Amino acid sequence: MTDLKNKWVAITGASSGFGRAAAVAFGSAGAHLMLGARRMERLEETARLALEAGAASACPFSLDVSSTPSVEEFGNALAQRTSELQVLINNAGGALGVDTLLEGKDEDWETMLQTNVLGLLRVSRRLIPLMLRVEGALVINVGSIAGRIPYEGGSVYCGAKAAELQITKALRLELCGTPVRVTSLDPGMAETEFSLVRYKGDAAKAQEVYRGVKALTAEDIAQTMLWLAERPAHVCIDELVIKPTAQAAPYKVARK
Ligand code: NDP
Ligand code: 8X3
Repeated sequence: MTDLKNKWVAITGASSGFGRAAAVAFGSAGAHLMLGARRMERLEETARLALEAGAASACPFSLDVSSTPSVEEFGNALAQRTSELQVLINNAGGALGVDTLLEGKDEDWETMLQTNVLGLLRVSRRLIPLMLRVEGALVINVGSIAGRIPYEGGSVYCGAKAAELQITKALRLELCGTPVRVTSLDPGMAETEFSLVRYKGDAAKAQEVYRGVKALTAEDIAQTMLWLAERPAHVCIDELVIKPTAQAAPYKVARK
């Protein structure tokens, strides 16, 4: 088992959902946390919750993964604190809208590709050099079942998460021979702010997504991330798909 006590863990998108729950989970394992997102008040609340859970330290740092200078500042701030990063969780991202391709808006497309794809690339390029000599280091890239099975109204989000999966597979090949493990963690339906963001603040539409179904929780995903990171250093879970029992595919959901 890989012990995370006093090891450094960087989490993007730590102001809500999976990222916040991951901060609490890795905090409970006694890790030092570098937390990034744009909403600083929310990020500070995450840091407080993680410290309460037992984190060795928690640094909330303003991060916009769609900006290279912002990612560089985040990486520099982490490098000032440690030269050894144990876990990187590339989690920042999400979907915007459910437009068909013919209805699609440039700004939605650009945001989805900037966060889910280019953001993951920028953060990985800056932070993975801090992991190359760390026994049992792990990069967790958060993908989605949407990257494996496309659905109408999801062309760009599905495409972005498909890119995440292929980037993760290429990275796994490129890092073979180093101690760094690489995982694509691909969840199905989980109840977070994901749908509220996708429906641009329309709470009724967001709630409808989860109607009559026991969706995954952010804590389910965070515990899975912790399990991945705690495996022995010689064990790499390349891909992990996790769905609610009631969801067999994006559109195959058994609702009560
Ligand atoms: P949330 O909306 O709750 O969290 C998204 C996080 O991403 C927020 O902390 C947000 O922070 C951050 N974020 C968004 N844009 C940026 C940016 N430009 N720079 C930095 N941070 C950013 O959703 P989830 O927790 O559900 O989503 C986390 C990841 O999981 C996403 O990649 C999503 O695609 C993926 N996913 C979600 C599923 C679900 O059903 N919930 C299923 C499968 C995958 P802020 O706005 O403060 O910057
Ligand atoms: C989120 C899961 O199926 O709503 O990535 O696209 S889905």
